Amino acid sequence: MSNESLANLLKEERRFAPPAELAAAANVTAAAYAQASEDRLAFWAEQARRLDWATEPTETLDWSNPPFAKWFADGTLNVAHNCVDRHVEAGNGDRVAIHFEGEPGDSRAITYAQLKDEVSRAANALLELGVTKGDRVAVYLPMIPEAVVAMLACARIGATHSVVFGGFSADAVASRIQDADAKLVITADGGYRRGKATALKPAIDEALTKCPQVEHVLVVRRTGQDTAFTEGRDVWWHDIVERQSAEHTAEAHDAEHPLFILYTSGTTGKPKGILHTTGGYLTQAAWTHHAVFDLKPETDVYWCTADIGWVTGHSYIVYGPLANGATQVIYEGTPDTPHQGRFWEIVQKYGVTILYTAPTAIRTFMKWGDDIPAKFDLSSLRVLGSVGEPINPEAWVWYREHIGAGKAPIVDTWWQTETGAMMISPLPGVTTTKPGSAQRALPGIAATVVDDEAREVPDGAGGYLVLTEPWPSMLRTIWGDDQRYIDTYWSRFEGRYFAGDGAKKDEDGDIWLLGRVDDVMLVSGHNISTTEVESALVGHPAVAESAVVGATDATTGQAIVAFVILRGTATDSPELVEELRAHVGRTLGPIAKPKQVKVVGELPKTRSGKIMRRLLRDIAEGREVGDTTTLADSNVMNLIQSQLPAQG
Ligand code: 6R9
Repeated sequence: MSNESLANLLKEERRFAPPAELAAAANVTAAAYAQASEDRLAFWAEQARRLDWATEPTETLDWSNPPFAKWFADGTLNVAHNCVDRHVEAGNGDRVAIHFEGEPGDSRAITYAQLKDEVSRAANALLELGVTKGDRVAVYLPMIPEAVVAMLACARIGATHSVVFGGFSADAVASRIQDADAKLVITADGGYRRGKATALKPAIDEALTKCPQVEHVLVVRRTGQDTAFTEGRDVWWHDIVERQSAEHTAEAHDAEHPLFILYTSGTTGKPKGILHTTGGYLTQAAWTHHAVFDLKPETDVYWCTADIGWVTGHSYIVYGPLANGATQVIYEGTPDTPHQGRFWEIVQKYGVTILYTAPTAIRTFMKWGDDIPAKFDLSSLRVLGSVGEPINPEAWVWYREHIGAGKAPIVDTWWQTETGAMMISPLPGVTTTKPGSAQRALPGIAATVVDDEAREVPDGAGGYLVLTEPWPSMLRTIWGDDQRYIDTYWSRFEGRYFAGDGAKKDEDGDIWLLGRVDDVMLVSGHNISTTEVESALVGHPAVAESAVVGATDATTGQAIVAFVILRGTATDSPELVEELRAHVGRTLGPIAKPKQVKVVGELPKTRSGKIMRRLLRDIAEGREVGDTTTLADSNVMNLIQSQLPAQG
């Protein structure tokens, strides 16, 4: 990718200063950047003191065997103690930890004191089922409080959890259970999605025909639907957990003890089991949650809409918020059940002050119409977050205007399963924000953009995003495959972590993410980012969502094929398709004009809302569609194909 290639196609001039009131009382000020750049390791050592250590660490970073890092290696601590017990000990046991909102409308408030008892009981139940420190436990649950309890119970006894998204197929679950060699699976009879009870347990039963090492399945009763039980193997959560003692002494674990494995699908090859450990991970999850959301635990009500099966659910539903003693909302279901205002009804009901969601959701809300959020009182919201994909400026501005009343700052947070916690983001009380840019590495984090030859690009140029210094919550390896860890992340550029994302720096040195480098298109010798073409398309009033791919083309090498979902007000016609092509040409230049625009009703997305472009490439190139096991909804590809005219 040449410098000129990812050139500044898209011009975005709007700027938004932080609200004065928020800035005046912000948890973190501009001084943090200066402090961290003066002594990065001292900065992180100080943040580690946010936690309660059984043995205080004296070492910060051990980078003697790169790329295998150790952080705070001589310290010991218990993650569950930090997320639960210490808040009770500090007199905050009556504070609500979780406001649970079930999809059918049932709700439960769980205080920190109740959470402590429940986690302790679950920890005792795991011990009774023969799980001990170092064992792996697979978790396959809907978005219910037991998911949080299960993860914390594992952390408490030092078992390593591997959460598998509840939407994954039996095969996808089986391969992850096998790879991690899990001994126990925690699941539920089912969960509520789109107004229906959806079974989960049958997928586990099927998966386990290939996983003989699993000794027990612990089953939460959520829906009450008929559930097959295997005698001797399966145990109801309520049978075993409820009769346990609420006393469990949390033993301290080494800072580098494995906390969890989380699989990332990647575009090709077998899923990678990303390994995270204890002390550094919790330090960065907690500090970033405190800094980037400006969390005030006594008064804020925080809501992250992610699924627990995505890293965002791990770091910003479970570990970061609970380490900080936050009060948060957990919602089980979909945003349009039973009506398209459900999210805003929840914000109003609980007085949510901080909302963290994904661009895909924001674009969906735009498509549904401005009048829907306008019916609810959203005045409690004071900070809005975005994660998962580059957020296009149109969606960013809509989010600020229609959800944030034109004043709540937006924090566009770039990070990955591998980074464990946020890396590049504005700070809400400090940064003058730019719609569409994640802007600057957080204090203590070192990121830059390099060209093919690993040279740092000047301001105004594009290339590859790299991280140039180790960070506390970095992945430690790929489970069982150190060589793949080295090859995937540390071999492309000597001594630097290759994130796999394209990025550019603007004239101020701020970073704009341009999507996965695998998705960059090469058209007549020009590299064009899918993100920028998609942004241009959704900038047109007829388009709600779009996904762009490069399809092999005899004349231009690759040709741009755009899949678009129209807004409710627009109808598909040859004139509209022509108009959209011309619009992209006008916005980005003639080279970026799509060769084809295909109108569809859905786009293939993962659990975190990322578009699986390789599946669309299969369609654009007239191939049979590849592996769809990690799609949030496996029917989508059939639907898309049925909507398109036969390939000519
Ligand atoms: C947290 C998460 C990681 C990939 C990452 C990038 C994309 C995430 C982004 C973003 C632009 C943001 N990504 N946040 N791109 N701006 N604010 O999403 O983890 O599921 O592992 O995905 O997501 O491409 O490399 P994960």
